[in-house]
Amino acid sequence: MNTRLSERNILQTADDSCHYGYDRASVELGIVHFGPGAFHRAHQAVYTDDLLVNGSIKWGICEVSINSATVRDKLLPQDNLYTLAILDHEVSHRVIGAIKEVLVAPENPALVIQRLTLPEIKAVTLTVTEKGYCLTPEGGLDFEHEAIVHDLQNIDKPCSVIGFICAGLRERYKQGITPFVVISCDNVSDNGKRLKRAVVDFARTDDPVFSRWLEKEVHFPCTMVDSITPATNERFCLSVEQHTGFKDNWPIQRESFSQWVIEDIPNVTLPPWASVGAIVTKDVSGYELTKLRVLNCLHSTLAFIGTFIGLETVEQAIKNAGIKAFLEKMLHDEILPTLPDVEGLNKVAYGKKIIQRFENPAIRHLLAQIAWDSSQKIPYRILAIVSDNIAKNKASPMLCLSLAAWIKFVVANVSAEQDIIDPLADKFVSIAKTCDGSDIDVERFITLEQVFPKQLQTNKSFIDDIKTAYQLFNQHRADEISTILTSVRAV
Ligand code: CS2
Repeated sequence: MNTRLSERNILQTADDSCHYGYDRASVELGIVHFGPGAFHRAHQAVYTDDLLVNGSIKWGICEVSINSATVRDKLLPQDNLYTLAILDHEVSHRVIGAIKEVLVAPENPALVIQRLTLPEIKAVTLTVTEKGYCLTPEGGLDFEHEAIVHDLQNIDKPCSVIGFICAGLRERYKQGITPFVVISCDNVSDNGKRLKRAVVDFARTDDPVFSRWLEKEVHFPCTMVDSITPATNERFCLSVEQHTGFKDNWPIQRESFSQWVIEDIPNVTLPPWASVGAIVTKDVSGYELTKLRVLNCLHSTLAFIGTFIGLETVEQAIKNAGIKAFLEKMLHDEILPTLPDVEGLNKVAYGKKIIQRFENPAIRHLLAQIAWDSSQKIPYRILAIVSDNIAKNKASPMLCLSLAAWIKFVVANVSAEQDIIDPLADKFVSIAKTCDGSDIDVERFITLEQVFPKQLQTNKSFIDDIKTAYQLFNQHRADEISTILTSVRAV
């Protein structure tokens, strides 16, 4: 039987390849991270681990789980170590030691605030997904959000990330401690600006003087993060154990490609992630927009259409010639023309590279993982492009097909009584239950104001394009769809 992954067992093994490569006992806390999910552990934690390996810092990470104790409970028996498997043309495994501790916020909110107040904390990073920002579709803080209502009445015992960041900064302000830099690493365009808006809106309601300090003194650089990270499952855990000889409760897998672009703000000192590959630049928005509109938009489209055809993984879906041709055409006709020029970034080559990354045979990335939570993703990765095209008097029939496939996906899952994983699940269920395959189904979905902005809800040709595509899905069998896809044309 293999041994448990742990500091002691690693130090005792003769095989150096599993050693994290530094003295963990001398690592101190330097970073707090909210949302220690797979993506963070495959991405930002690895950049920090690289810094620990090359000896340029001694800053470990205090992870904060906002809801569940699962990450803490799985990592604690293995001293917060975990294996990162890089699955690509070459496969490699390494143990990441950058996590010092995992706190579960609801168990002890005061301890989280205490950590946020420590002068040695230089940066607070976040991967809490789109829904963790508690924003309205217009971009301000949602004051009706249950967690925000709670936090404004209990500022010392918050439950939302926004409430915690404010509480930590408020303590630092009171005690005259230099604020930390707050770095959103979520797939949201203008993520730093949005986060700042949420935090400032919260602080202003609570204490206007503190909020003015916060607005002036605290920096929220925007970032773009990228690395394909499928969820961990039993099969993958076993394969890691076979490779490393250690039992790991929660190993992480990702492709070898990894990118982190961070906004360069004058006088803001970041942990030296740039020395291990992060790009620090004045123009993050170009990178961000390109990634969201190319990688994420294509990903969601693959997920919706691929699922309709009965496929399971990204690799299977991109191997379907009809889907691939459709994606390439959508990219060329409807997406690339909306992207700004970014110095050093060739948009066409970037698009090709993304398609190659989807073809990675070593990665089993489930389409369902991408398709869920779409009410939060669609506004950034699909609707923003449609709106830009409309502003140039251009229709987006292929993007509308993607939206129609999403509607089909939701309706099919509700009819099959599957669990609906989305913050709007209840709304989806009540809408989908009344759907009968007619155009009215589309109109019902368009009423979701948390997804569709007003100007799209009233745009007849946009809605008609979705209806046309929706009927394609209703009138054709799954095995006919990939040929039909090629008939959809931009105008
Ligand atoms: C995916 C992303 O699940 C999804 O919605 O599109 O998580 C994608 O894998 C990452 O953004 C890649 O960086």
